[in-house]
Amino acid sequence: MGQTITEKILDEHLVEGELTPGEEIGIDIDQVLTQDTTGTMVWLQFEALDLDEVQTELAAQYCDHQTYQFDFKNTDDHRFLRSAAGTYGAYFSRPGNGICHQVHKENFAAPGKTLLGSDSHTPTPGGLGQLAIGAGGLDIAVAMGGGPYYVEMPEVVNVHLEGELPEWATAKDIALHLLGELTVKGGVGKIFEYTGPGAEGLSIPERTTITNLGTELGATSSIFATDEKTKDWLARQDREEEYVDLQPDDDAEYAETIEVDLSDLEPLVAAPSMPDNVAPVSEYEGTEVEQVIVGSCTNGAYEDILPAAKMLEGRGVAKHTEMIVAPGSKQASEMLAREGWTAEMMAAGVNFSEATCGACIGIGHVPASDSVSLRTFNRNFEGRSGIEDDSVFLCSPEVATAAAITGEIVDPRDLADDLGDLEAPGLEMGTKYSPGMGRDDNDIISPDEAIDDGLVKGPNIGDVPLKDGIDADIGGEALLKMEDNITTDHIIPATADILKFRSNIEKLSEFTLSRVDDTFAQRSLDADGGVLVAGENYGQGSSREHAALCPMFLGIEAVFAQSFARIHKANLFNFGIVPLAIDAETYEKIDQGDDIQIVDDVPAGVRSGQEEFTVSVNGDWEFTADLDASEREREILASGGKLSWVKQQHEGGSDAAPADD
Ligand code: MIC
Ligand code: SF4
Repeated sequence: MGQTITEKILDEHLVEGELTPGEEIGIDIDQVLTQDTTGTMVWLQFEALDLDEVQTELAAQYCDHQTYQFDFKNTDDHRFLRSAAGTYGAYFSRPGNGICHQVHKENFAAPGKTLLGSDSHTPTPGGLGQLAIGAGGLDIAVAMGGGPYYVEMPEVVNVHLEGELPEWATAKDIALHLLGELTVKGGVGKIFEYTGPGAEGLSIPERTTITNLGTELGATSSIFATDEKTKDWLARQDREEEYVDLQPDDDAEYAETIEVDLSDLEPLVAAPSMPDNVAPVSEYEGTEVEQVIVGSCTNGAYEDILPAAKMLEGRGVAKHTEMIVAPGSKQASEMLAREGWTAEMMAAGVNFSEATCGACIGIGHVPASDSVSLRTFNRNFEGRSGIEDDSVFLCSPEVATAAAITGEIVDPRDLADDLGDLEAPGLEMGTKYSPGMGRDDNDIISPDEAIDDGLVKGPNIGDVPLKDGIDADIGGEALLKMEDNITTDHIIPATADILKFRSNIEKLSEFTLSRVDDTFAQRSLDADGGVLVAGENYGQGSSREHAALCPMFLGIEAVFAQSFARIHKANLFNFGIVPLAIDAETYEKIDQGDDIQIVDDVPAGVRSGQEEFTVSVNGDWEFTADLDASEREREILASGGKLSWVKQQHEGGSDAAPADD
């Protein structure tokens, strides 16, 4: 039987298991990436595992999320990360050099290779034929130490694109269309492979916008075949020798095929406050807009910002609106600046941000109260922009710029009709990327150039908490009952005031679930722990393992949810919290405050492969909760988490320990 692109890459990297959907597989990782807000934990865990050198072909540490450094704690984190990269052998991308996904794509992403990253948008270079997966920091640390990465073999879905995008519709609209159709949990347990003439017609920046947004579908990854466009793009980055031809076999079998005719698409928005709340722009036409931001890891390439610049040429930003451009990388900024577009946009009233995540997670450019912000980003979860009850719409650079010009949401096709001289900018590739500008990249420090002088820790950098095994009696008060689609932004918000504590779990845990109930952390401490109850897709969104680490620190022993998001479920195992699935009826019956006790001996059940656990509520009634876990996940859980498990394996001299022992 023929193979899909995904199967071909996985086959070459398989170290354990079989490529049967739903079965756990272990794969060899070629490249890893980490960033500043998850990276501190990655390296602290690398240290705690007594590893002394990066074992993957390449590891890259980016400083991209909190680059304004307005607290010494952030700057200390960056210094620590620089020292860790130097000590252990990773590339270090300086603060301000750009967002990990964009900079990795420019410098290192390679077709056919596997990439694991401690950020949920790691799948971005799938647009270049790389199989890239997001994971929790501890999984990254173990993979960097040479251990395999374990994941449930996903179903491979063929997204077959026909036709061509009409004027004013963009790659962002392809991704938004899929989100509208499939929802934020439509991709869980799946990899999307984009095929067909419509896919072939898309440029690399367009493809990577789509693979980036695959994360919002909950997908494990997204990937495109490689072709002349891939080769040409790599050549522009002076890396043409890394090109590999990757195609699905003619008789490849997909679990499902989704057909999209690109010529049917139109400009779309995702309305507040979920990326799948998708509608045609026209539905919101006339909504006053106070802020517009173009950029981020989704639409931060030169080719994404150029349309905004062209639309603004000779025009201005509306008087009651602010427009900010936040390029995805310094390369994109530099290209815009060298061609005069930066000056053009500045003259139109645009403010420029450094190449950072920043506003995407409420660090700078927080919207005004009771106002609408239109952003070309990938997430609009409530409160993520830095203000509660925010009103953030997601859209393409074209839709965003049209709103900046008029001060209200407008279908760019209508604006073009009104203005008469506004042409659809379309897509124009950059001619000269910075490696071609004949200089060394001074913003990326290679392991050879780095100072290997040991780890430098500031006073805010704490230890990694460890847990020894799980208790026989698991249970306690249902401290919080939550609805569907609770994001990791709800569990551990990322805004500026909180982000500075990412390397200090004791302090960070004070903010746990504060966006749902700000008494939660204190109540957990007072109750000496307990359990959580949630609806579908619990823990969607970011890869941040802090969303499991902090509840563990507060004594949470189990989460009962109707379903879990992939990365978060893995993080719960990694930190010794039991993720148990319940049905809708049970969910309805449980009340916050109930006393919930697992009747069975949990460690024994976990170890013996027990799938159903009996749970008593207030001693009055019982329900059954399911533990869906591989043998390895069960061992990890019973050991109290992955760190303890790897250490035990290490001491016992088992093969499961990272490879550099
Ligand atoms: C996000 O987009 O939510 C983040 C911030 O990039 C996170 C990583 C983090 O929380 O540090 C992600 O996507 O994994
Ligand atoms: Fe950064 Fe936002 Fe992309 Fe996350 S989604 S990596 S915060 S730009």
